Amino acid sequence: MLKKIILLGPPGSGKGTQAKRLAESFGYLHLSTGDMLRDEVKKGSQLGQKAKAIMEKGELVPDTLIVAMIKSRLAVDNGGVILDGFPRTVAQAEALDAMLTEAGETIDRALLVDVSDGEVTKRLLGRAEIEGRADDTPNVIANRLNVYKQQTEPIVDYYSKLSKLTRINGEQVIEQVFADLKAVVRG
Ligand code: B4P
Repeated sequence: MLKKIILLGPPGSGKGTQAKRLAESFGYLHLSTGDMLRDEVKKGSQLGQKAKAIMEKGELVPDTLIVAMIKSRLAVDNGGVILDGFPRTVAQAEALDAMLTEAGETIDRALLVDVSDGEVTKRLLGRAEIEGRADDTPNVIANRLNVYKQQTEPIVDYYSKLSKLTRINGEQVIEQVFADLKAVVRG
């Protein structure tokens, strides 16, 4: 069974949807930097106040803030963990490697949920109608896709070079994407 898992993919690819299910199914910890940041914004903490405007524009919150935030939650032990939305830059991936190496651990697999630009845009606009998230407007969605390509896609290469990358077809019904991901995590 694989234990240290990263879910990668563009905004709206279904990382959050699938990470929650995988964590429940395997009894793993689910760490979503997006959820953590939205919590900080809701609490009005210092971090939340800094993150709010950045998230509303669809930009990335600075690496130093993200790494400090995740470090305090990533209790590194032998248990399984699903990382959802982190890392999102090569600097974050390197910081994660350093944190795990210090604890004698390593990432087992990065799972890329592959979905086209057209499909993610359609999904996020659909979510906007249901949840009304401030960053699900057409302009911000376009910017988030752009930011993904510029800043996050390079980590696909990073894990591919380490032979740790598996691509999953994210344009299937939720149950089928889940089944494909579970099969990989089972090892
Ligand atoms: P996140 O919260 O990570 O949000 P996301 O990428 O938009 O969503 P996700 O891919 O999880 O999609 P979901 O399952 O909800 O990030 C938000 C913001 O926080 C970022 O833009 C950034 O500003 C900041 N941030 C977070 N982490 C950061 C980091 N590490 N560094 C810097 N900044 C960071 O699915 C979307 C929709 O599709 C849902 O409505 C769902 O129901 C639907 N869906 C899912 N799977 C489907 C399927 N198979 N078929 C049809 N619909 C599906």
